Amino acid sequence: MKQLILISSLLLCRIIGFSQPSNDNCENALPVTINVDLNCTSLVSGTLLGATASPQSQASCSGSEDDDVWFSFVATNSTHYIELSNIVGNTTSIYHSVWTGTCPSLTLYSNSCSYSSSSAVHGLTIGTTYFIRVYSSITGGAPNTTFDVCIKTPPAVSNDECSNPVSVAINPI
Ligand SMILES: [Ca+2]
Ligand SMILES: [Ca+2]
Repeated sequence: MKQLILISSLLLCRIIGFSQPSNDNCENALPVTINVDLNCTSLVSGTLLGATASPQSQASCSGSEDDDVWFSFVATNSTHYIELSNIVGNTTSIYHSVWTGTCPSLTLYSNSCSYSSSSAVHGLTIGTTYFIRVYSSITGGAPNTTFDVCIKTPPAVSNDECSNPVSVAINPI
């Protein structure tokens, strides 16, 4: 009986206190379904509780990437907006960045270090998988922060290419 209690206690400790998020490393990044518009109809919840440093550089952006977790998305547009919302926990200062490549050999996507809860990513290749790295700005501190990740798509512009110009009427003088 004592053994059973001990084993149960250890198991509970592991579940409550020491388990890492499933997406602690980019290999198990949580896929995020992209919203076709500017609404966050689809979103994925994340947590930093128990997150540990990943093999990727911890000096790629400002803040301390010592407690990062990973999400992924397949671009459906050349521009997407990333939004972190419902940020709750002992620190609400969380940063994010976008990465490309194949885990664990990822490269930081240019100009993607974001120090606010939302960012715009331009020049994406449709059909390519990108990774979002989310972490707290603080070093250590065992953040227990939870948040939602939403990826949005700006509306299409009909005259994006010169082959579809918008006619402009000329006013008579
Ligand atoms: Ca990690
Ligand atoms: Ca941190």
